[in-house]
Amino acid sequence: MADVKEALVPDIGGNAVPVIEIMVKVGDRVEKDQSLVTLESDKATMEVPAPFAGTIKEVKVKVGDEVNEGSVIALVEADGAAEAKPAAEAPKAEAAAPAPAPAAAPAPAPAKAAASADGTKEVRVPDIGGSAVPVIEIMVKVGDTVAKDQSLLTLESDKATMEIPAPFAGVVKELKVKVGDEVSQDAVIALIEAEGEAAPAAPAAAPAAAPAPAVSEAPKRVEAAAPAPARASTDAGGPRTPPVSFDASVVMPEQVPYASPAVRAFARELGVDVSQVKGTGRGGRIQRDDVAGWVKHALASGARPVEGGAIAVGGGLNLLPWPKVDFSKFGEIEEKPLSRIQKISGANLARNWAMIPHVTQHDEADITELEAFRKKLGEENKDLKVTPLVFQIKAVVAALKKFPQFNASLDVTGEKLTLKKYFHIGIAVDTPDGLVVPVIRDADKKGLLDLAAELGEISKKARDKKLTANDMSGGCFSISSLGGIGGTAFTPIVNAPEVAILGVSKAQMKPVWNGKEFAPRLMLPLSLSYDHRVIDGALAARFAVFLANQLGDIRRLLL
Ligand code: CAO
Repeated sequence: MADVKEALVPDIGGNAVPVIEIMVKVGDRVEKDQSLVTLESDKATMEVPAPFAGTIKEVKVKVGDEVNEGSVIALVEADGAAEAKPAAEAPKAEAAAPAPAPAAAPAPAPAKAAASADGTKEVRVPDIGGSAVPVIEIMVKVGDTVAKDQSLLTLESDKATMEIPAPFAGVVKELKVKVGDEVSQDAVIALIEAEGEAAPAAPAAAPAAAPAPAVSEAPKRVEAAAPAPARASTDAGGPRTPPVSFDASVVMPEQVPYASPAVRAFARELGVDVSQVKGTGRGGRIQRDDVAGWVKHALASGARPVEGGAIAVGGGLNLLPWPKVDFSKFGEIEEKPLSRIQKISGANLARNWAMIPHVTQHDEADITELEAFRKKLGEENKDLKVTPLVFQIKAVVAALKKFPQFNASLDVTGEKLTLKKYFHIGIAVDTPDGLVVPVIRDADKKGLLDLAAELGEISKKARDKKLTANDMSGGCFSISSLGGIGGTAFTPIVNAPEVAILGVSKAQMKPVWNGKEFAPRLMLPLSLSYDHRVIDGALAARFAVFLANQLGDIRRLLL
């Protein structure tokens, strides 16, 4: 006959611990050892498993509740009376007792932690109830002075994350593990030179909040993953390990973000790399909502689901977290937020840089004659500023007509090209607030003087912050001219969904061989970056040569 039993909080080391997640609801059928709730202390995150298979009749806690050993988590109607003893009948000591250490994993002998000849002591992994648990974070480095109970590293099993504290104060002499290593009970973590006599020659104590199995039976999975013996060691007369607060915002770059096993599992299910998710929980801990929010944001910003439910962002890049450095440690600093334009253009540039396979083709145009003509034109039109850029716009339009592949956009699937029959040219304009790219429409229908006038207008509008979204949309191809500043070449970033961009550097007088002798010629450096998915190298070289020829022969340009 089925009966209803209480699922109780096991020995969690004494202090009240908040419930951070409830994984079941009334009516759910749970298997033995299936996680019911996640608790999180300063030292550990632990999932409390069902002590037997059955159906949830009532959930007695909610997220945020603080629970202690013996608190009732849920009422579970067991599948069969034989499954487990009713909780009420279970002797308290048994219900709350830590899981016995697995027979194959005896507690480390204190002798193993004895001081070596040079005064250092080995710090070993305590009984973590199982084997091969990955190190996900190392919180100290060689040379650090650590206090007793200060966390040295974090281990994470399927069911729990646990910090391993220093068993005594001292100086870290050597680290014996690195992030990613799998460790078992008794593995040496570090060599620490103990400070004074107070240091006991004992293995590292397990975290105070180490989970033990719920209620009467000691479920095997938890036993295998939880740092159960913590209670035993602290109960043996010594003081409980004080909680050491952890601030995920100060983790080292190579360290792994802080999230509970349940949240990590949730992230894995969605194909989310937790290192990309910003945690909003205590100490920067990543919560389920943070992962969900990240996915929402990623989808809204154009990421697409790929096979297996993973989200492909930036082509599925799996990058290291951004380094977090306290620069003030090295000298005086000042913090300055990025402008709105910088934030917007930065996000676009980063995406384009990451997703487009860029190649830059460099060439030179002989603009000696063009320059003479430009000067003449400027003298005749003193109300206008006729810069080399207007000629470049004309030359680009001619090249786009000749090579339609450059006047195109690749669709989101990467399988279809849209060829444009219009010629709207984006011009990168440097403003005090950052880079903007207004667009000159129908550049093919405009003469040099019209272009000069319009270029003057949009540059002014950009610098006066008067550009509208419409002024900056619809571009087919962009030109980024640094010619007024200097430089010999650069690698501009394609302005997606365009497929190419022309970078222009400062024209310089150079000796050029004319077949008989070196003659002084004004050479204009061209840097053509293109999306290699759409444009082959040979085509790009032809485009650049064509451009250079257009600029080199004023008659062609005026055709
Ligand atoms: N070689 C030599 N001189 C050049 C030149 C070149 N390639 N291009 C321009 N010049 C000269 C101009 O003739 C002008 O000389 P005068 O003052 O003697 O007439 C001077 O340099 C300044 O030109 P300008 O920059 O005012 O005008 P422009 O038409 O060349 O460019 C604009 C206009 C808006 C594109 C430019 O001001 C600008 O903002 N450029 C920066 C773009 C940018 O930041 N790109 C980087 C993108 S990636 O971060």
